[in-house]
Amino acid sequence: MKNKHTAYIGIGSNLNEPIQQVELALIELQNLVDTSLVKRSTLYRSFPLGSANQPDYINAVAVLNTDLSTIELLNQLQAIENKQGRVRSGEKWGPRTLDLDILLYDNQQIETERLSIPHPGIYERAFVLYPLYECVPDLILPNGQKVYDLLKQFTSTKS
Ligand code: ROI
Repeated sequence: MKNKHTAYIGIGSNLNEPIQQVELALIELQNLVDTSLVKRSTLYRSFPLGSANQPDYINAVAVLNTDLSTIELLNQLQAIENKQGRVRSGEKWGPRTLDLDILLYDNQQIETERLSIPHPGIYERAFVLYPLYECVPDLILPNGQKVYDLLKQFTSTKS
């Protein structure tokens, strides 16, 4: 029997019909070898983080059950990005047709040249935390933080 892992994938696009880009990416994720799509969020429109001089993003999160290792999964995600016309311009926080990030992989914490898991943006990006919360409301990150608690930074209440 194979080793099944749970991977959370962040999906983002702000070029060339972003909604279709994200929906197509979800189909590609569904078709990945040795992998099943367990859950997907709805689509979220968000203001660009980074250069403000770019279109709004469409963001979503997918939950995968996979036999792929982190590196195998990363290679597969980059192949999907490339297939959907991703051009690596060198501009760090510029627009992109498709961005697929491994947000979480089981409860693992990984720091290598190619991979930082959990994804470093997970703690403070509304466009990641809201769709994550939609998929798994009681999700706890490897450092013990609850996604629900992290979401509170985006809301305020009158006292
Ligand atoms: N901004 C938003 N809103 N959504 C993204 O997915 C996204 N991805 C990026 C940068 C350029 C940091 N900004 C983003 O890579």
